[in-house]
Amino acid sequence: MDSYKNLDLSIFIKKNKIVGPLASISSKVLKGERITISETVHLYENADLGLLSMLANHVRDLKNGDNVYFNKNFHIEPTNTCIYNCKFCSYHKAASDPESWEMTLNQITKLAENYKEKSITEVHVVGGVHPKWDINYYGKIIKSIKKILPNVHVKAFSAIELEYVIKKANLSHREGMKKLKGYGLDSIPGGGAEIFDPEVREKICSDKATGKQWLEVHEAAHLEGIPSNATMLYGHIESYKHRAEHMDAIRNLQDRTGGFNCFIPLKFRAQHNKLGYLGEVGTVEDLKNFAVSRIFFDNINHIKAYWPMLGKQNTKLAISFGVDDIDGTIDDTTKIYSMAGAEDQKPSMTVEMLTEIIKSSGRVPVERNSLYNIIKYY
Ligand code: V47
Ligand code: SF4
Repeated sequence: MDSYKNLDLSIFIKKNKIVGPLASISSKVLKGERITISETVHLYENADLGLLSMLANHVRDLKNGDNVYFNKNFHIEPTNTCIYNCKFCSYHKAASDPESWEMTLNQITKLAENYKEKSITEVHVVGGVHPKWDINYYGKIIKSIKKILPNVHVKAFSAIELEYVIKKANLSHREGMKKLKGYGLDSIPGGGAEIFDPEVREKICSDKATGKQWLEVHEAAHLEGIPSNATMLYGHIESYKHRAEHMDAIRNLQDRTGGFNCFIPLKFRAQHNKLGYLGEVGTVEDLKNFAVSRIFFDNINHIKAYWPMLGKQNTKLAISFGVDDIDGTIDDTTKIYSMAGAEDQKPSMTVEMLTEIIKSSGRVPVERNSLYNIIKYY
């Protein structure tokens, strides 16, 4: 892996007879220049995995060296009741459904108590959009967690949940974000972005917040000093152009605010949802997508492969395609992906397992906090 990584890229390009647009795009990447939407589509359509891996590694080496980050985290999914009906979602239930759940503040407190002695640094809170909950209940969820785990970073609520409760409270996005920050919100996760293109959205998640609203919520958060993550749901009905345009909107917002910590491509998983007939894309497409996103984002430092979504084996491979973060210990606290057919039906990894995956791909495991400050090298 090391010698491959350190090969002189311009020699690689010459030796492999890479010519035409691929040669000029490669040379832009090597010079640290930004690639355009059409160049991104060209990479998706024409570059092979060897070239993509080389270019993505070049970018990741400059940004992160050999570090691959993980954290000690757990999730709270306060409800799977949702007023929306996204066609790719295997998780949501109507309030009347016997399989729906909603947690009381007492239950949330009890859950947090299980992690008092576990040196966890982050809790990720995300769920459905419950018709009866409002911004104050969201605030109380954050407060209940912080009361038990005062030093833990609370990364909570997708822009879809936030858009709903902020609008319900008749607040502007910035007022809503300020209010939640007052309750102790530290950052917001990247969920709900899917693909921003309105026509794709109309077909896969017509009733929830638009791409424009997703971007407005994140911009408001950044302006209030709340960092966030960005995601992209790929491998369903979208085209490469839709992916490139989606990433472009995120890159443009990042130019204005600098508030995104990482970009997370999420692979569509096909079990138990209305888009299941589409099936799933293969590993080559996953690796290609990680590499292209690493090459594309000159202004976002970290690319995350979320292992419960991708599976452990493919997460290991993704590290050679630009990925420098594999998320965390999770402790079997999320159902979103197991319900959609992911390999790990009870997602949980010890620090030893996470560091082994990273070491076996030739990189250096680094425990991070939610803002990518280094806690420990392994
Ligand atoms: O918005 C739902 C996705 C997201 C499926 O910020 C699906 O660190 C694939 O955003 N197949 C929620 N994807 C999860 C999320 C997330 C996950 C991990 C880390 C972070 C972070 C954020 O999950 C949804 C949607 O895009 N999703 N169903 C499915 N069948
Ligand atoms: Fe609701 Fe989120 Fe599922 Fe869409 S993806 S139905 S918003 S829980």
